[in-house]
Amino acid sequence: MTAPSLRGQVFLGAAAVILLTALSLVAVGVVGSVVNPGGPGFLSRTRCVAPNLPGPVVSVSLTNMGGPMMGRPHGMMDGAMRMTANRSAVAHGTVSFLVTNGGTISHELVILRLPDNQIPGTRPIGGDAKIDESGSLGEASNTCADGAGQGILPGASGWVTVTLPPGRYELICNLPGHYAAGMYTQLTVN
Ligand SMILES: [Cu+2]
Repeated sequence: MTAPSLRGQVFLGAAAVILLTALSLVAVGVVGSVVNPGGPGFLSRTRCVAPNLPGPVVSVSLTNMGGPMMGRPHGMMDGAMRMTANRSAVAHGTVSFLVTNGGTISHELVILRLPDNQIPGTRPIGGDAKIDESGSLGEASNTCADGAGQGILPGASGWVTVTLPPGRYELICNLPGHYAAGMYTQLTVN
């Protein structure tokens, strides 16, 4: 009877296949959402781990209530989107932003100077439902990565490191309609 040892080998083989399959699924889950940031993917929420970021780190949270996924085509305009930072002031020089999207749709962070006497949230909105972001000092709009991309997916983070002189800044999300819906906050650089 060779059956016991044969069975053992078959069992070990099957276990190895299952383990390898599980590992490849994990790899596909992590890489797939980055390779195809705009696609539906099979993971509804993407998670990622940021590297150690230089300088003081401003943690920014992006959220929205409802929105298109709740069956309201114009939900993005209903004023229920928020951008909050864990600090309102930071020392000048190298500053990093770690931006986490806790909402149900993609968002981003764009860093703009806030001119003297201008109130956050009052920039003129163009015909494309966006504001003029020329002169941006940097942005975090990449899923699980640094810098500019196609938006940070729900549940995921993006990050960026910039050099900021002293002054007032407005942090905004400039996806169409999001600034008007409330996605802005002020940061003072001392
Ligand atoms: Cu947004």
